Amino acid sequence: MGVLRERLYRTVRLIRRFEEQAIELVRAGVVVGGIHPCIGQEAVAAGVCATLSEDDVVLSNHRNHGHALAKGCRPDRVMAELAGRVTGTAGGRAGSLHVSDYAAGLYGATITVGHGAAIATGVAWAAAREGSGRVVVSFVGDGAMNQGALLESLNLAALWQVPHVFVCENNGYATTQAVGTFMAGSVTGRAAAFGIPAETVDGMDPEAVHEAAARAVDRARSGGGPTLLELVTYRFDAHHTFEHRVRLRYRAEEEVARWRERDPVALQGSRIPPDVRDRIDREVEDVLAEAVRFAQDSPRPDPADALDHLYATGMRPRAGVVG
Ligand SMILES: Cc1ncc(C[n+]2csc(CCOP(=O)(O)OP(=O)(O)O)c2C)c(N)n1
Repeated sequence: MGVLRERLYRTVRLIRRFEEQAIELVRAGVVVGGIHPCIGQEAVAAGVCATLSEDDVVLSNHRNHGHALAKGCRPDRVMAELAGRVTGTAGGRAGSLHVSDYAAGLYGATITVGHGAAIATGVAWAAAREGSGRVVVSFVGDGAMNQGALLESLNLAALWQVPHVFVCENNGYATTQAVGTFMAGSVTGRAAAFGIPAETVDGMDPEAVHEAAARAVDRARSGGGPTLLELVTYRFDAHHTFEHRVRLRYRAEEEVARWRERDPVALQGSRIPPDVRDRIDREVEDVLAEAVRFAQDSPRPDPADALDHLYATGMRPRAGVVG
């Protein structure tokens, strides 16, 4: 337990500090286009991904940095990707919204909400056919639970009994809309309609997340089919860093303050000895200082290569069609 406790703390702390640094780089103009921070939701990525092996696959969404780091992507390469540098996980072409790293089992971040789950069902179908024992996890928000592709994906995953764990990070909001204003029924009710087992779990507690995810992953790996986990969580920060400029007011300050009292980084930190926590904090700071340096010092891609990797198997648009 001690090792897991420390590992979960290291991951939530890494995600928190990574995003704080990334926000600084947005302010400094190094990361262009802004980011969707997952600050407050770190327990979800850390708890779920700690149950996965390197071979398992994750599909993410617009709030993907935590998933990427927890799945084992190198922090320096993810930071370089955000900064649009050639050393990034996708050579600087993808930016924050599409972080992917096949070697680490992150098969992409799809920003059309809900679509990552559809891709995940396909990957899980392939895994089942190959008998690889691979488990696939898709992370979606509560807003995505209303997307047609998500419902189709639940249907097919249940029909085919594929090893797909659906993780819904229910942070109570889709951009500025509260969940009660756009969702009929419930998150777990959607799973029940397709005969998929579902659980609602405290998504602010890395260990509670880990326990529930371990059950779901074991079921998937042993041929028991899909599970849906509703992890109740909260984002402390803005939907997107544009909000830092426009100061949208759709949440009461008291509400944000109440959730901040349940900070997953502080909670997990309280479970390990202070000297161990301090050591991990120092290690994380070193990793991040290096990541920021790496990102800033790396070159930008050559615009002449812009179309490379855009088309499959070397296909190119006909001359005159593009550019
Ligand atoms: C199909 C689709 N509709 C709308 C959008 C615009 N959009 C981007 S993020 C977002 C909020 C999604 O909310 P949720 O799924 O709950 O995730 P959260 O942002 O809360 O993590 C929306 C509506 C989109 N990307 N895709």
